[in-house]
Amino acid sequence: MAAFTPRVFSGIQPSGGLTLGNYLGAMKRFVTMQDEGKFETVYCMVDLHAITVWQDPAALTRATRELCAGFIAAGVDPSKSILFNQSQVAEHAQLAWIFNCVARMGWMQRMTQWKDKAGKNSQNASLGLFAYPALMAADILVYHATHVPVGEDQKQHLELTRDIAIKFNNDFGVDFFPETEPVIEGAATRVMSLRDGSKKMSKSDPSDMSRINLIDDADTIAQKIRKARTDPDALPSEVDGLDDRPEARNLVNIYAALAETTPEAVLADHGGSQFSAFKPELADLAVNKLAPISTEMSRLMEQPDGIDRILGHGAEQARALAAPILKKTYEIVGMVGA
Ligand code: AQP
Repeated sequence: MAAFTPRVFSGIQPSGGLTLGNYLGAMKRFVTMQDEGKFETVYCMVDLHAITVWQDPAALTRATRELCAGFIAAGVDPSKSILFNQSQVAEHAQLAWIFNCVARMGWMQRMTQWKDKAGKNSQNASLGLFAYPALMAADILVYHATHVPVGEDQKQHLELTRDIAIKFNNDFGVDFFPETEPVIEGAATRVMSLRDGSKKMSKSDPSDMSRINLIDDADTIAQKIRKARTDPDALPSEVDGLDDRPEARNLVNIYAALAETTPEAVLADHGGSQFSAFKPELADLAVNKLAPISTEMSRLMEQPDGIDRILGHGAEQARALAAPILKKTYEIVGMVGA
């Protein structure tokens, strides 16, 4: 197996405002991996992914800038990490086409995100939504990324990325693309909706009460947590007691992730508490952790030119890494002029 530079790639779609799920499941780890200094870190606003479902153009522009502000406010430092939006680095789409020709229809049809998002009306879904995982594989492999921090929901797409890398290497008899490792760690790798403990918290859920947005103010956060669906029982003292209590488990996991501790430790402190006592403590913790991020996001959003400059510089840095890898891919495939 070839030796690859330890390099992290991950992305978030500008398909709405950032949620607590995106923050705890992905962004918090982006910052840790950047600060550990063991990896080169490349982070992307995946706008090409966002348009696989309809996006109003003005809303997409705003959401991309707001997402960039969110990255920076959460601690991603453009002088340490490469930060850019996907559409500005054409190599992503170019490699995705090659991968469209490597991946098999059956692989794509098995993807649960495709089944969930296309639903019963799959004939009317965009071709881009179906091909989404091949573009995601290209996002990762165009940097030869070795590690990808993501939430639990992206595990299947990461497995497909490895399948594409392995098939490409086998088909062409090379050892060119790495078998990228997912990094899915922490107490909140799958933050659930505040209204339904069986559904993940999502930017595009029609109910705003189902999620905490990073730009929510303190009163809104407290109100959403107060109204979060729960059961009538007190919190258990052991995690086993959360079995079959998805809403209770979700709030305990959120508390643990925000407090940077474990669900076991949260229950050691709060076991026996009623939700009427636990929810205000969770709300205070959430406000304390999220208010500085939301304040900084608002400040950065007052200077959209500054955000655009950061994205422009990041795209240049990203292109410098991606272009030679794409060129070599074209050579391997046999394209004249590569
Ligand atoms: N609820 C979640 N819990 C933990 N991690 C989550 N992530 C998303 N939701 C949760 C992680 O955030 C990263 C970026 O996700 P994305 O924006 O690319 O797409 P998504 O997973 O489809 O997120 P959303 O919020 O549900 O977006 P929409 O509604 O547009 O589809 C990923 O690492 C993801 O795992």
